[in-house]
Amino acid sequence: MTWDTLLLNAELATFDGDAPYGLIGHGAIALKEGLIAWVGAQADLPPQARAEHVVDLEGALVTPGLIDCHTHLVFGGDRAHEFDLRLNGASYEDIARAGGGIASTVGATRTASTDALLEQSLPRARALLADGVTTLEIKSGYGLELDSERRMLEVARRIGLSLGIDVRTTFLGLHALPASHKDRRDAYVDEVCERMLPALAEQGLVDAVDAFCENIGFTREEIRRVFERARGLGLPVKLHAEQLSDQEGAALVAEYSGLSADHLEYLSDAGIAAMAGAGTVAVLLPGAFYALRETRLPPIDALRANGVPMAVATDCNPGTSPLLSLRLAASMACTLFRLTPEEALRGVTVHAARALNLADRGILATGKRADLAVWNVRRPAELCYWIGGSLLSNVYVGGEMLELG
Ligand code: DI6
Ligand code: FE
Repeated sequence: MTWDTLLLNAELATFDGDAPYGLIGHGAIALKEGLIAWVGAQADLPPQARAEHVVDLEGALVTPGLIDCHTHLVFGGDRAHEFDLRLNGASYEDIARAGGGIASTVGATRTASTDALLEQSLPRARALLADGVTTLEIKSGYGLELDSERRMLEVARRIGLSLGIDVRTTFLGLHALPASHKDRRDAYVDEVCERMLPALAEQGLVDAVDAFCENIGFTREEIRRVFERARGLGLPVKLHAEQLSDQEGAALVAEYSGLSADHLEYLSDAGIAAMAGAGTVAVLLPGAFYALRETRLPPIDALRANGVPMAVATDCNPGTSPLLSLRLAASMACTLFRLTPEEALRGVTVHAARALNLADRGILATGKRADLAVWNVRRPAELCYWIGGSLLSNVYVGGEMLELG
């Protein structure tokens, strides 16, 4: 047999199986035609094994390429001034009700040209890639009318093509009520369900459908309508749930066999039970918890006790989580939420893959996509332990090494 690439002398954190981190010391991993062709202890390599490229990693750590399963990184402008306002005592809800918050980013996104949006957003995706991210979810939700939502999703796809990573796009039409529909909520929900979602799905721009279930967002009844429409179109759903208050959103998304419920600081026991029953992933977003100086913790012990898989993501957005490192999100999940480093790293690999409905990645195993991150450290816990810095040595996406320009 001849492989394309064979990496030798690696510490492999496979996240496959029950061993801590799925660790294989002194391991080898072979790539062929975009997939992992062999993985195991180097001593067990078949004697007839050959490869076009053989690389000695000298004991470096290899993990699956990291997966950021929740971002809003395509947007115009920034909201640094709101950071000031919040530090002076204004709450996120106060700012939103005064016409700032999401509405201000909607203005800046609508007026930016498509090229300008790409130019502003690309460096953010590049920063995530520089920290090991090879699969990235990007949501719409700052356009709130068909053409601008479309441009956001197109820019998201262009980011993937331009960087050579896999971008998954989520339609978040029910993110905020646009000013044009003040006092006409139902008309906006109609527009989302009857016009925007079908048109964008038809164009192949929608991998999943999300909504913001909150006092300052949308009600369960409104969200149910868009979930019904998504179901009719065969699209999976997920939800921003219980971020600022308990709206019983987790139970709603679980009822639709949702991929994930995200945030969850105010999640109830009933919500946890519903998620456990439906196999819905809990996506933890410690960047938003940190930036909002939230004090209420998501119910980590209860999620763990009920076997709900926990993913960790950046929530990269201009308001509540201007966070450009998934590794830092994992570190915060340990320090702020008390995940173990192994849980946090499973949260940015195998469980994040599940949150995106991607069965072909997230672990190092034969037959999975050859998406790998090679690090300048030797032990997996170091990825959560070092705060900042650049620890990435190389990434492979679909078996090809990427330039980390
Ligand atoms: N929850 C969040 O944390 C982001 N969206 C959401 O529904 C915040 C988006 C923003 O403030 O721009
Ligand atoms: Fe979000």
